[in-house]
Amino acid sequence: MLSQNELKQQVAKAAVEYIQPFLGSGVVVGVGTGSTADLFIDHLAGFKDQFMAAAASSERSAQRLAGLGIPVLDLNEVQGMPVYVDGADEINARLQMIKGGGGALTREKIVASVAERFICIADESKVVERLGKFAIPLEVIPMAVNAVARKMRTLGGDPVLREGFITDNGNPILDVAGFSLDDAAQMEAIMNNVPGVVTCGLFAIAPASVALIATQQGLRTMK
Ligand code: ABF
Repeated sequence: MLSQNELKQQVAKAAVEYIQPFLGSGVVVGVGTGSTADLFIDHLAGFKDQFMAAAASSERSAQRLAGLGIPVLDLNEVQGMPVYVDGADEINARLQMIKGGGGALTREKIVASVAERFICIADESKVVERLGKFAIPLEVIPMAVNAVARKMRTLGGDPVLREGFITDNGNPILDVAGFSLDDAAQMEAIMNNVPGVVTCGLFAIAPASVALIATQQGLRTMK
């Protein structure tokens, strides 16, 4: 039986193979955040002569990329990217995700929005029938924490302030548990509309384009 880390290794390697046809001399690769994304970065470094640079969704990933000799561009310098590769905390059959367990959700959503394709990489423990068992992270403007928390309670959620954590953008995170989502896109729209919410960790309105899932039986591709 493969460990979770071995499964993550497997899918990280598969992701580098998957994006190879999209690489080229002027290409910028969008790179996500998290332990699976870290392993992807490590494998990507072996192919750094095949693309121009990366755009990263966190300071952490930017540092790892730069440390491996991959140039990192500010997103304002990037016109577009063929692929964005990132992990997820949960993903359903429609390729809708909950992300932000690592706290990088805002930059993840921004970088993903500039890419033509979102390639989700995960081990099979992340695949769910319904999103919501994993608490939905909300990046919130500091003065709005209590107002947003009250609003989440009226929606039936159970918000908890993530202790001792501030995002790369200088904001706190509320983790909202208690939902089992039939319509994740609708909930994302509702959460996006609450004043003070910077970003909601539901990636349902714009789901992944493809998911590469490492399982004990081998690699599974979900489209
Ligand atoms: C990021 O890293 C997230 O949005 C998610 O929170 C996390 C995935 O976790 P890991 O790859 O560490 O299992 O992609």
